[in-house]
Amino acid sequence: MAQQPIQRILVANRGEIAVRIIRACRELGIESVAVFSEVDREALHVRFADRALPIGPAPAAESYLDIDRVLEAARRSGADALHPGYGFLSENPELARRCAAAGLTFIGPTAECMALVGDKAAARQTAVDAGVPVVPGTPDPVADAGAARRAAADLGYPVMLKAAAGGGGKGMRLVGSESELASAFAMAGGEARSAFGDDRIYIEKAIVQPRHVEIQILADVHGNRIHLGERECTLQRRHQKVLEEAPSPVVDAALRERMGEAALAVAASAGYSNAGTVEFLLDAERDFFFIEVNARLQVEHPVTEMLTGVDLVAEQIALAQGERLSLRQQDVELRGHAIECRIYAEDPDNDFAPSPGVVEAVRIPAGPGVRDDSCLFEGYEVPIHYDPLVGKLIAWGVDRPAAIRRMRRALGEYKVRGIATTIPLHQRVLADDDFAAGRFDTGYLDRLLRSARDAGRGAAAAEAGAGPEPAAAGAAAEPGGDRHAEIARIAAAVHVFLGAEQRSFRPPSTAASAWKLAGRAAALDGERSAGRGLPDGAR
Ligand code: MV4
Repeated sequence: MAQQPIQRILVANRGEIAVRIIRACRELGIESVAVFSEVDREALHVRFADRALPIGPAPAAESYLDIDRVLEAARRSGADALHPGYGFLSENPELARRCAAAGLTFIGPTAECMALVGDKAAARQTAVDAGVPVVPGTPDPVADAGAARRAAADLGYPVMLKAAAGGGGKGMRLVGSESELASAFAMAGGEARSAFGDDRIYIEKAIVQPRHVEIQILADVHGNRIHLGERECTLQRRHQKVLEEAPSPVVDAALRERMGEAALAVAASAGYSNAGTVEFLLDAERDFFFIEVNARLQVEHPVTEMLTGVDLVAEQIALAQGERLSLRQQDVELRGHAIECRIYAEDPDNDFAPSPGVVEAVRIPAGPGVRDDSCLFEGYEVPIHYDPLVGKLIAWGVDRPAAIRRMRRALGEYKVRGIATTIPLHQRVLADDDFAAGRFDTGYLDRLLRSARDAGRGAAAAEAGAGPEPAAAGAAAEPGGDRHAEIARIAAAVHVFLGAEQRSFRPPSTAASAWKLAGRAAALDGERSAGRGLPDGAR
Protein backbone atom coordinates (compact mmCIF):
# COMPACT_ATOMS: atom_id res chain seq x y z
CA MET A 1 0.00 0.00 0.00
CA ALA A 2 2.94 2.35 0.65
CA GLN A 3 3.09 4.79 -2.24
CA GLN A 4 5.99 6.74 -3.69
CA PRO A 5 6.61 9.81 -1.57
CA ILE A 6 5.12 12.98 -3.05
CA GLN A 7 7.79 15.25 -4.54
CA ARG A 8 5.97 18.13 -6.20
CA ILE A 9 2.53 19.48 -5.31
CA LEU A 10 0.39 21.66 -7.53
CA VAL A 11 -1.55 24.04 -5.28
CA ALA A 12 -4.88 24.55 -7.04
CA ASN A 13 -5.86 27.65 -5.11
CA ARG A 14 -4.91 31.25 -4.33
CA GLY A 15 -4.73 33.71 -1.43
CA GLU A 16 -3.89 32.86 2.15
CA ILE A 17 -4.67 29.14 1.86
CA ALA A 18 -2.29 28.70 -1.08
CA VAL A 19 0.41 30.41 1.00
CA ARG A 20 -0.41 28.10 3.94
CA ILE A 21 -0.07 24.96 1.79
CA ILE A 22 3.16 26.18 0.18
CA ARG A 23 4.63 26.75 3.66
CA ALA A 24 3.90 23.13 4.57
CA CYS A 25 5.51 21.95 1.31
CA ARG A 26 8.65 23.98 2.02
CA GLU A 27 8.96 22.49 5.54
CA LEU A 28 8.54 18.97 4.16
CA GLY A 29 11.08 19.43 1.37
CA ILE A 30 8.35 19.06 -1.26
CA GLU A 31 8.40 21.34 -4.31
CA SER A 32 5.40 23.61 -4.71
CA VAL A 33 3.79 24.80 -7.92
CA ALA A 34 1.43 27.78 -7.78
CA VAL A 35 -1.21 28.61 -10.38
CA PHE A 36 -2.45 32.13 -10.94
CA SER A 37 -5.04 34.06 -12.92
CA GLU A 38 -4.18 37.26 -14.78
CA VAL A 39 -5.00 39.45 -11.77
CA ASP A 40 -2.95 37.27 -9.37
CA ARG A 41 0.37 37.57 -11.21
CA GLU A 42 1.92 39.53 -8.31
CA ALA A 43 0.17 37.65 -5.49
CA LEU A 44 2.03 36.30 -2.46
CA HIS A 45 1.33 32.63 -3.27
CA VAL A 46 3.04 33.15 -6.64
CA ARG A 47 6.10 34.67 -4.92
CA PHE A 48 6.29 31.92 -2.28
CA ALA A 49 6.03 28.90 -4.58
CA ASP A 50 9.01 27.23 -6.24
CA ARG A 51 7.28 27.64 -9.61
CA ALA A 52 4.16 29.38 -10.84
CA LEU A 53 2.07 28.87 -13.95
CA PRO A 54 -0.66 31.10 -15.43
CA ILE A 55 -4.04 29.39 -15.82
CA GLY A 56 -6.22 32.03 -17.44
CA PRO A 57 -8.16 35.26 -17.02
CA ALA A 58 -9.54 36.69 -13.79
CA PRO A 59 -13.01 35.07 -13.73
CA ALA A 60 -12.69 31.93 -11.59
CA ALA A 61 -14.76 29.92 -14.07
CA GLU A 62 -11.96 30.43 -16.62
CA SER A 63 -9.07 29.82 -14.20
CA TYR A 64 -9.28 28.37 -10.66
CA LEU A 65 -12.55 26.55 -11.40
CA ASP A 66 -11.46 25.15 -14.76
CA ILE A 67 -10.46 21.51 -14.21
CA ASP A 68 -8.84 21.22 -17.66
CA ARG A 69 -6.61 24.24 -17.12
CA VAL A 70 -5.64 23.21 -13.60
CA LEU A 71 -4.75 19.68 -14.74
CA GLU A 72 -2.84 21.03 -17.74
CA ALA A 73 -0.74 23.14 -15.35
CA ALA A 74 -0.12 20.05 -13.21
CA ARG A 75 0.98 18.09 -16.27
CA ARG A 76 3.27 20.85 -17.55
CA SER A 77 4.91 21.33 -14.16
CA GLY A 78 5.51 17.62 -13.61
CA ALA A 79 3.63 17.68 -10.31
CA ASP A 80 2.82 14.27 -8.81
CA ALA A 81 0.11 15.51 -6.44
CA LEU A 82 -2.54 18.21 -6.20
CA HIS A 83 -3.80 20.09 -3.13
CA PRO A 84 -7.17 21.77 -3.73
CA GLY A 85 -7.27 24.02 -0.61
CA TYR A 86 -10.82 25.14 0.24
CA GLY A 87 -13.53 26.61 -2.01
CA PHE A 88 -13.05 26.48 -5.79
CA LEU A 89 -12.68 22.81 -6.86
CA SER A 90 -11.92 21.45 -3.39
CA GLU A 91 -15.12 19.42 -3.00
CA ASN A 92 -15.66 18.58 -6.64
CA PRO A 93 -15.55 14.77 -7.02
CA GLU A 94 -14.86 15.26 -10.73
CA LEU A 95 -11.46 16.82 -9.97
CA ALA A 96 -10.56 13.91 -7.67
CA ARG A 97 -11.63 11.46 -10.38
CA ARG A 98 -9.65 13.26 -13.09
CA CYS A 99 -6.56 13.41 -10.85
CA ALA A 100 -6.72 9.67 -10.28
CA ALA A 101 -7.11 9.10 -14.04
CA ALA A 102 -4.08 11.31 -14.73
CA GLY A 103 -1.94 9.51 -12.15
CA LEU A 104 -1.90 12.51 -9.81
CA THR A 105 -2.34 12.00 -6.05
CA PHE A 106 -5.37 14.04 -4.96
CA ILE A 107 -4.81 15.36 -1.42
CA GLY A 108 -8.24 14.65 0.04
CA PRO A 109 -10.80 11.84 0.25
CA THR A 110 -11.67 9.62 -2.71
CA ALA A 111 -14.01 10.88 -5.44
CA GLU A 112 -16.65 8.32 -4.39
CA CYS A 113 -16.60 9.47 -0.76
CA MET A 114 -16.74 13.14 -1.78
CA ALA A 115 -19.75 12.45 -3.99
CA LEU A 116 -21.47 10.62 -1.12
CA VAL A 117 -20.98 13.28 1.58
CA GLY A 118 -21.62 16.08 -0.94
CA ASP A 119 -25.16 14.78 -1.45
CA LYS A 120 -27.16 16.12 1.51
CA ALA A 121 -29.75 13.36 1.61
CA ALA A 122 -27.09 10.63 1.24
CA ALA A 123 -24.91 12.22 3.95
CA ARG A 124 -27.89 12.42 6.30
CA GLN A 125 -28.75 8.76 5.66
CA THR A 126 -25.10 7.86 6.31
CA ALA A 127 -25.32 9.55 9.72
CA VAL A 128 -28.59 7.78 10.51
CA ASP A 129 -27.02 4.43 9.53
CA ALA A 130 -24.09 5.22 11.83
CA GLY A 131 -26.50 5.76 14.74
CA VAL A 132 -25.73 9.49 14.89
CA PRO A 133 -28.56 11.92 15.70
CA VAL A 134 -29.75 14.16 12.85
CA VAL A 135 -32.22 17.05 13.10
CA PRO A 136 -35.70 15.51 12.88
CA GLY A 137 -37.08 16.17 9.41
CA THR A 138 -38.44 14.80 6.17
CA PRO A 139 -36.11 12.19 4.64
CA ASP A 140 -37.08 13.36 1.14
CA PRO A 141 -38.12 16.73 -0.30
CA VAL A 142 -41.82 17.50 0.17
CA ALA A 143 -43.94 17.40 -2.99
CA ASP A 144 -46.26 20.40 -2.45
CA ALA A 145 -47.70 22.85 0.09
CA GLY A 146 -50.14 20.24 1.40
CA ALA A 147 -47.38 17.71 2.07
CA ALA A 148 -45.35 20.51 3.66
CA ARG A 149 -48.24 21.34 6.03
CA ARG A 150 -48.64 17.70 7.10
CA ALA A 151 -44.88 17.25 7.62
CA ALA A 152 -44.58 20.47 9.64
CA ALA A 153 -47.55 19.51 11.82
CA ASP A 154 -45.90 16.12 12.53
CA LEU A 155 -42.57 17.74 13.40
CA GLY A 156 -44.07 20.60 15.42
CA TYR A 157 -43.38 24.30 14.96
CA PRO A 158 -41.05 26.14 14.56
CA VAL A 159 -39.72 24.41 11.43
CA MET A 160 -36.92 25.22 9.01
CA LEU A 161 -37.38 25.01 5.25
CA LYS A 162 -34.14 24.10 3.46
CA ALA A 163 -33.36 23.89 -0.23
CA ALA A 164 -32.36 20.35 -1.24
CA ALA A 165 -29.69 21.82 -3.52
CA GLY A 166 -28.66 24.49 -1.00
CA GLY A 167 -25.81 24.65 1.42
CA GLY A 168 -24.26 27.09 3.82
CA GLY A 169 -27.68 28.37 4.81
CA LYS A 170 -28.71 29.63 1.36
CA GLY A 171 -32.44 29.28 0.73
CA MET A 172 -33.24 28.61 4.40
CA ARG A 173 -36.48 29.84 5.94
CA LEU A 174 -37.70 29.75 9.53
CA VAL A 175 -41.45 29.19 9.92
CA GLY A 176 -43.04 29.87 13.30
CA SER A 177 -46.59 28.70 12.69
CA GLU A 178 -48.93 27.03 10.18
CA SER A 179 -50.36 30.39 9.06
CA GLU A 180 -46.95 31.35 7.60
CA LEU A 181 -46.20 27.98 6.03
CA ALA A 182 -47.85 28.17 2.58
CA SER A 183 -46.31 31.50 1.57
CA ALA A 184 -42.90 30.60 3.09
CA PHE A 185 -42.94 27.31 1.17
CA ALA A 186 -43.70 29.11 -2.10
CA MET A 187 -40.99 31.72 -1.49
CA ALA A 188 -38.35 29.19 -0.43
CA GLY A 189 -39.10 27.15 -3.57
CA GLY A 190 -38.84 30.25 -5.77
CA GLU A 191 -35.55 31.31 -4.17
CA ALA A 192 -34.13 27.83 -4.50
CA ARG A 193 -35.14 27.62 -8.16
CA SER A 194 -33.49 30.92 -9.06
CA ALA A 195 -30.37 30.25 -6.94
CA PHE A 196 -29.80 26.56 -7.74
CA GLY A 197 -32.16 25.75 -10.60
CA ASP A 198 -33.79 23.23 -8.27
CA ASP A 199 -36.87 24.08 -6.17
CA ARG A 200 -37.02 20.96 -3.99
CA ILE A 201 -37.48 21.76 -0.29
CA TYR A 202 -36.88 19.72 2.87
CA ILE A 203 -38.49 20.47 6.20
CA GLU A 204 -36.67 20.12 9.51
CA LYS A 205 -37.60 20.90 13.06
CA ALA A 206 -35.98 24.28 13.80
CA ILE A 207 -33.29 24.35 16.43
CA VAL A 208 -33.78 27.64 18.24
CA GLN A 209 -30.67 29.65 19.13
CA PRO A 210 -28.39 26.93 17.78
CA ARG A 211 -24.64 26.78 18.03
CA HIS A 212 -22.47 25.56 15.19
CA VAL A 213 -19.87 23.16 16.55
CA GLU A 214 -17.70 21.05 14.24
CA ILE A 215 -15.29 18.18 14.84
CA GLN A 216 -11.95 17.91 13.02
CA ILE A 217 -11.16 14.38 11.95
CA LEU A 218 -8.15 12.62 10.40
CA ALA A 219 -8.42 9.22 8.74
CA ASP A 220 -5.84 7.09 6.96
CA VAL A 221 -6.57 4.69 4.11
CA HIS A 222 -5.94 1.72 6.47
CA GLY A 223 -9.07 2.35 8.53
CA ASN A 224 -7.53 4.32 11.42
CA ARG A 225 -9.43 7.41 12.48
CA ILE A 226 -8.98 10.08 15.15
CA HIS A 227 -10.66 13.36 16.02
CA LEU A 228 -8.91 16.53 17.16
CA GLY A 229 -11.73 18.04 19.17
CA GLU A 230 -14.19 20.73 18.18
CA ARG A 231 -14.26 24.25 16.83
CA GLU A 232 -16.99 26.69 17.81
CA CYS A 233 -18.15 28.55 14.69
CA THR A 234 -21.37 30.17 15.86
CA LEU A 235 -20.28 33.76 15.19
CA GLN A 236 -21.43 34.29 11.61
CA ARG A 237 -22.89 37.07 9.50
CA ARG A 238 -25.20 36.07 6.63
CA HIS A 239 -23.87 32.51 6.81
CA GLN A 240 -20.30 33.72 6.57
CA LYS A 241 -18.14 32.74 9.54
CA VAL A 242 -16.49 35.68 11.28
CA LEU A 243 -14.69 34.32 14.33
CA GLU A 244 -13.97 30.76 15.43
CA GLU A 245 -12.51 29.35 18.61
CA ALA A 246 -11.60 26.14 20.37
CA PRO A 247 -12.51 24.67 22.72
CA SER A 248 -16.17 25.68 22.50
CA PRO A 249 -17.28 27.52 25.65
CA VAL A 250 -20.23 25.11 25.87
CA VAL A 251 -18.49 21.77 25.22
CA ASP A 252 -17.02 19.84 28.14
CA ALA A 253 -14.81 16.72 28.02
CA ALA A 254 -17.76 14.32 28.16
CA LEU A 255 -19.68 16.03 25.34
CA ARG A 256 -16.45 16.30 23.30
CA GLU A 257 -15.94 12.57 23.58
CA ARG A 258 -19.51 11.83 22.49
CA MET A 259 -19.38 14.26 19.56
CA GLY A 260 -15.93 12.98 18.57
CA GLU A 261 -17.19 9.39 18.53
CA ALA A 262 -20.25 10.43 16.52
CA ALA A 263 -18.02 12.20 13.97
CA LEU A 264 -15.80 9.13 13.63
CA ALA A 265 -18.83 6.87 13.22
CA VAL A 266 -20.04 9.03 10.31
CA ALA A 267 -16.51 8.98 8.82
CA ALA A 268 -16.32 5.19 9.09
CA SER A 269 -19.75 4.76 7.55
CA ALA A 270 -18.82 7.09 4.64
CA GLY A 271 -15.44 5.41 4.00
CA TYR A 272 -13.77 8.72 4.70
CA SER A 273 -10.01 9.23 4.39
CA ASN A 274 -7.70 12.26 4.83
CA ALA A 275 -8.67 15.39 6.84
CA GLY A 276 -12.31 16.36 7.18
CA THR A 277 -14.85 18.10 9.34
CA VAL A 278 -18.16 16.85 10.68
CA GLU A 279 -20.58 19.71 11.43
CA PHE A 280 -23.20 19.64 14.17
CA LEU A 281 -25.87 21.97 15.48
CA LEU A 282 -26.08 22.16 19.25
CA ASP A 283 -29.38 23.14 20.87
CA ALA A 284 -29.91 24.99 24.15
CA GLU A 285 -29.88 21.64 26.03
CA ARG A 286 -26.55 20.79 24.38
CA ASP A 287 -28.07 17.96 22.42
CA PHE A 288 -26.18 17.67 19.14
CA PHE A 289 -27.42 16.92 15.62
CA PHE A 290 -25.35 16.05 12.55
CA ILE A 291 -25.72 18.50 9.65
CA GLU A 292 -22.97 17.85 7.11
CA VAL A 293 -19.46 16.64 6.31
CA ASN A 294 -16.92 19.03 4.80
CA ALA A 295 -14.56 16.98 2.66
CA ARG A 296 -11.71 19.48 2.68
CA LEU A 297 -9.27 21.48 4.79
CA GLN A 298 -11.26 24.31 6.36
CA VAL A 299 -10.54 28.02 6.64
CA GLU A 300 -10.52 27.74 10.44
CA HIS A 301 -8.12 24.77 10.66
CA PRO A 302 -5.38 26.85 12.40
CA VAL A 303 -7.48 26.99 15.57
CA THR A 304 -7.13 23.21 15.87
CA GLU A 305 -3.44 23.35 14.95
CA MET A 306 -2.75 25.84 17.76
CA LEU A 307 -4.56 23.64 20.27
CA THR A 308 -3.11 20.25 19.29
CA GLY A 309 0.28 21.08 17.76
CA VAL A 310 -0.69 18.98 14.73
CA ASP A 311 0.16 20.40 11.29
CA LEU A 312 -3.03 19.48 9.43
CA VAL A 313 -1.61 20.15 5.97
CA ALA A 314 1.44 17.98 6.67
CA GLU A 315 -0.93 15.25 7.92
CA GLN A 316 -3.05 15.57 4.77
CA ILE A 317 0.01 15.08 2.59
CA ALA A 318 1.20 12.06 4.61
CA LEU A 319 -2.27 10.49 4.54
CA ALA A 320 -2.63 11.10 0.78
CA GLN A 321 0.59 9.17 0.12
CA GLY A 322 -0.81 6.21 2.03
CA GLU A 323 0.92 6.65 5.38
CA ARG A 324 -0.65 5.56 8.64
CA LEU A 325 -1.90 8.15 11.12
CA SER A 326 1.07 9.55 13.06
CA LEU A 327 -0.84 9.64 16.34
CA ARG A 328 -3.47 7.68 18.22
CA GLN A 329 -6.55 9.14 19.88
CA GLN A 330 -4.93 8.98 23.33
CA ASP A 331 -1.98 11.01 21.98
CA VAL A 332 -4.21 13.96 21.10
CA GLU A 333 -3.91 16.64 23.77
CA LEU A 334 -5.84 19.89 23.66
CA ARG A 335 -3.83 22.66 25.30
CA GLY A 336 -5.21 26.08 26.19
CA HIS A 337 -7.51 28.12 23.97
CA ALA A 338 -7.29 29.53 20.45
CA ILE A 339 -9.32 32.18 18.64
CA GLU A 340 -9.31 33.03 14.94
CA CYS A 341 -10.46 36.37 13.53
CA ARG A 342 -11.17 36.32 9.81
CA ILE A 343 -9.85 39.43 8.10
CA TYR A 344 -12.08 40.24 5.13
CA ALA A 345 -11.49 43.10 2.67
CA GLU A 346 -14.96 44.41 3.47
CA ASP A 347 -16.18 47.67 4.94
CA PRO A 348 -18.04 47.16 8.25
CA ASP A 349 -19.23 50.79 8.06
CA ASN A 350 -20.78 50.24 4.64
CA ASP A 351 -22.83 47.08 5.20
CA PHE A 352 -19.75 44.92 4.59
CA ALA A 353 -19.40 45.96 0.95
CA PRO A 354 -16.31 44.45 -0.70
CA SER A 355 -13.31 46.75 -0.43
CA PRO A 356 -10.87 45.82 -3.20
CA GLY A 357 -7.83 47.96 -3.97
CA VAL A 358 -4.18 48.50 -3.22
CA VAL A 359 -2.83 47.85 0.27
CA GLU A 360 -0.84 51.04 0.76
CA ALA A 361 0.70 49.96 4.03
CA VAL A 362 0.34 47.01 6.37
CA ARG A 363 1.65 46.03 9.80
CA ILE A 364 1.14 42.38 10.69
CA PRO A 365 0.81 41.50 14.39
CA ALA A 366 3.36 39.16 15.90
CA GLY A 367 4.72 38.26 19.33
CA PRO A 368 3.98 35.41 21.75
CA GLY A 369 1.05 33.15 20.86
CA VAL A 370 0.08 35.03 17.70
CA ARG A 371 -0.14 33.51 14.22
CA ASP A 372 -0.80 35.34 10.98
CA ASP A 373 -2.18 33.46 7.97
CA SER A 374 -2.60 36.23 5.43
CA CYS A 375 -1.64 37.12 1.88
CA LEU A 376 -1.10 40.83 2.53
CA PHE A 377 1.95 42.91 1.71
CA GLU A 378 2.55 46.55 0.92
CA GLY A 379 1.52 47.20 -2.68
CA TYR A 380 -0.73 44.09 -2.94
CA GLU A 381 -3.88 44.78 -4.92
CA VAL A 382 -6.90 42.88 -3.57
CA PRO A 383 -8.85 41.80 -6.66
CA ILE A 384 -12.62 42.16 -6.79
CA HIS A 385 -13.05 38.77 -8.49
CA TYR A 386 -12.71 36.37 -5.55
CA ASP A 387 -13.68 35.73 -1.95
CA PRO A 388 -12.71 38.82 0.09
CA LEU A 389 -10.91 36.83 2.81
CA VAL A 390 -7.36 38.24 2.88
CA GLY A 391 -6.13 36.81 6.13
CA LYS A 392 -6.72 35.13 9.46
CA LEU A 393 -5.31 36.23 12.76
CA ILE A 394 -5.03 33.47 15.35
CA ALA A 395 -4.20 33.95 19.02
CA TRP A 396 -3.42 31.23 21.57
CA GLY A 397 -3.60 31.55 25.35
CA VAL A 398 -3.47 29.20 28.34
CA ASP A 399 -7.21 29.73 28.79
CA ARG A 400 -10.03 31.67 27.11
CA PRO A 401 -9.50 34.97 28.97
CA ALA A 402 -5.77 34.85 28.11
CA ALA A 403 -6.55 34.16 24.43
CA ILE A 404 -9.00 37.08 24.41
CA ARG A 405 -6.42 39.44 25.95
CA ARG A 406 -3.85 38.32 23.42
CA MET A 407 -6.23 38.73 20.48
CA ARG A 408 -7.11 42.26 21.66
CA ARG A 409 -3.42 43.10 21.84
CA ALA A 410 -2.74 41.61 18.39
CA LEU A 411 -5.71 43.39 16.78
CA GLY A 412 -4.34 46.65 18.19
CA GLU A 413 -1.07 46.02 16.36
CA TYR A 414 -2.81 45.21 13.06
CA LYS A 415 -2.78 48.14 10.60
CA VAL A 416 -4.01 47.99 7.03
CA ARG A 417 -4.13 51.13 4.91
CA GLY A 418 -5.73 51.52 1.49
CA ILE A 419 -8.57 49.03 1.90
CA ALA A 420 -11.26 48.60 4.57
CA THR A 421 -11.13 45.41 6.65
CA THR A 422 -13.16 43.67 9.34
CA ILE A 423 -10.50 44.41 11.99
CA PRO A 424 -12.74 47.07 13.70
CA LEU A 425 -15.60 44.54 13.88
CA HIS A 426 -13.34 42.09 15.70
CA GLN A 427 -12.23 44.80 18.11
CA ARG A 428 -15.89 45.39 18.95
CA VAL A 429 -16.53 41.68 19.57
CA LEU A 430 -13.36 41.22 21.65
CA ALA A 431 -14.36 44.22 23.83
CA ASP A 432 -17.90 42.89 24.46
CA ASP A 433 -18.88 41.49 27.87
CA ASP A 434 -21.28 38.89 26.43
CA PHE A 435 -18.54 37.52 24.18
CA ALA A 436 -16.11 37.45 27.09
CA ALA A 437 -18.69 35.47 29.09
CA GLY A 438 -19.23 33.03 26.19
CA ARG A 439 -22.83 34.20 25.86
CA PHE A 440 -23.59 34.25 22.14
CA ASP A 441 -25.76 32.54 19.56
CA THR A 442 -26.39 32.90 15.83
CA GLY A 443 -28.13 36.27 16.33
CA TYR A 444 -25.33 37.79 18.42
CA LEU A 445 -23.38 39.61 15.66
CA ASP A 446 -26.45 41.26 14.13
CA ARG A 447 -27.46 42.51 17.57
CA LEU A 448 -23.94 43.84 18.25
CA LEU A 449 -23.80 45.61 14.88
CA ARG A 450 -27.24 47.14 15.39
CA SER A 451 -26.35 48.48 18.82
CA ALA A 452 -23.06 49.93 17.50
CA ARG A 453 -24.93 51.61 14.63
CA ASP A 454 -27.53 53.09 16.97
CA ALA A 455 -24.81 54.34 19.33
CA GLY A 456 -23.00 55.92 16.34
CA ARG A 457 -26.15 57.73 15.23
CA GLY A 458 -26.74 58.98 18.77
CA ALA A 459 -23.21 60.38 19.02
CA ALA A 460 -23.48 62.11 15.63
CA ALA A 461 -26.80 63.67 16.58
CA ALA A 462 -25.40 64.93 19.89
CA GLU A 463 -22.44 66.50 18.07
CA ALA A 464 -24.68 68.19 15.50
CA GLY A 465 -26.85 69.54 18.29
CA ALA A 466 -23.81 71.13 19.96
CA GLY A 467 -23.54 73.64 17.15
CA PRO A 468 -20.07 74.06 15.63
CA GLU A 469 -20.56 71.68 12.70
CA PRO A 470 -23.66 73.25 11.13
CA ALA A 471 -22.04 76.68 11.56
CA ALA A 472 -18.88 75.57 9.73
CA ALA A 473 -20.97 74.00 6.98
CA GLY A 474 -22.79 77.31 6.57
CA ALA A 475 -19.50 79.18 6.22
CA ALA A 476 -18.32 76.81 3.51
CA ALA A 477 -21.54 77.30 1.57
CA GLU A 478 -20.97 81.04 1.60
CA PRO A 479 -17.44 81.87 0.28
CA GLY A 480 -15.71 84.59 2.31
CA GLY A 481 -18.60 84.55 4.78
CA ASP A 482 -16.92 83.64 8.06
CA ARG A 483 -13.14 83.99 7.68
CA HIS A 484 -12.45 82.88 11.22
CA ALA A 485 -14.36 79.64 10.75
CA GLU A 486 -12.47 79.08 7.49
CA ILE A 487 -9.11 79.61 9.21
CA ALA A 488 -10.13 77.37 12.11
CA ARG A 489 -11.06 74.61 9.67
CA ILE A 490 -7.70 74.84 7.84
CA ALA A 491 -5.85 74.90 11.17
CA ALA A 492 -7.73 71.81 12.28
CA ALA A 493 -6.92 70.03 9.01
CA VAL A 494 -3.23 70.89 9.32
CA HIS A 495 -3.27 69.71 12.94
CA VAL A 496 -4.84 66.38 12.00
CA PHE A 497 -2.44 65.96 9.06
CA LEU A 498 0.68 66.60 11.14
CA GLY A 499 -0.62 64.39 13.94
CA ALA A 500 -1.28 61.58 11.48
CA GLU A 501 2.23 61.99 10.07
CA GLN A 502 3.73 61.72 13.55
CA ARG A 503 1.68 58.66 14.39
CA SER A 504 2.37 57.14 10.99
CA PHE A 505 3.64 53.57 10.96
CA ARG A 506 5.09 54.00 7.48
CA PRO A 507 8.69 52.89 7.22
CA PRO A 508 11.26 55.71 6.99
CA SER A 509 11.85 55.11 3.27
CA THR A 510 8.36 56.31 2.34
CA ALA A 511 8.62 59.32 4.67
CA ALA A 512 10.62 60.88 1.82
CA SER A 513 7.28 61.52 0.14
CA ALA A 514 6.47 63.96 2.91
CA TRP A 515 9.49 66.01 1.74
CA LYS A 516 8.22 65.88 -1.83
CA LEU A 517 4.84 67.03 -0.62
CA ALA A 518 6.35 69.81 1.50
CA GLY A 519 8.55 70.86 -1.45
CA ARG A 520 5.54 71.14 -3.70
CA ALA A 521 3.66 73.17 -1.10
CA ALA A 522 6.67 75.49 -0.68
CA ALA A 523 6.97 75.97 -4.45
CA LEU A 524 3.36 77.05 -4.58
CA ASP A 525 3.85 79.26 -1.56
CA GLY A 526 7.09 80.85 -2.86
CA GLU A 527 8.10 82.36 0.48
CA ARG A 528 9.02 79.41 2.69
CA SER A 529 11.88 76.99 2.20
CA ALA A 530 11.05 73.32 1.69
CA GLY A 531 10.36 71.33 4.81
CA ARG A 532 10.59 74.13 7.31
CA GLY A 533 8.20 73.72 10.15
CA LEU A 534 7.74 69.97 9.54
CA PRO A 535 7.97 67.91 12.73
CA ASP A 536 10.90 65.51 13.10
CA GLY A 537 8.55 62.58 12.73
CA ALA A 538 7.80 63.51 9.14
CA ARG A 539 11.45 63.44 8.02
C1 MV4 B 1 -30.55 25.11 11.01
C2 MV4 B 1 -30.88 26.09 11.97
C3 MV4 B 1 -31.95 25.83 12.79
N1 MV4 B 1 -32.67 24.69 12.66
N2 MV4 B 1 -31.29 23.99 10.92
C4 MV4 B 1 -27.08 27.54 8.84
C5 MV4 B 1 -25.99 27.03 7.97
C6 MV4 B 1 -26.20 25.59 7.79
N3 MV4 B 1 -24.93 24.92 7.87
C7 MV4 B 1 -27.15 25.22 8.88
N4 MV4 B 1 -27.72 26.41 9.39
C8 MV4 B 1 -28.75 26.38 10.25
N5 MV4 B 1 -29.53 25.26 10.19
C9 MV4 B 1 -32.31 23.80 11.72
N6 MV4 B 1 -33.05 22.68 11.62
C10 MV4 B 1 -30.11 27.25 12.03
C11 MV4 B 1 -29.05 27.41 11.16
C12 MV4 B 1 -28.33 28.65 11.25
C13 MV4 B 1 -27.07 28.72 11.86
C14 MV4 B 1 -26.45 27.61 12.40
C15 MV4 B 1 -25.21 27.70 13.00
C16 MV4 B 1 -24.55 28.93 13.05
C17 MV4 B 1 -25.14 30.04 12.52
C18 MV4 B 1 -26.39 29.96 11.91
C19 MV4 B 1 -26.98 31.10 11.38
C20 MV4 B 1 -28.20 31.02 10.80
C21 MV4 B 1 -28.87 29.79 10.74
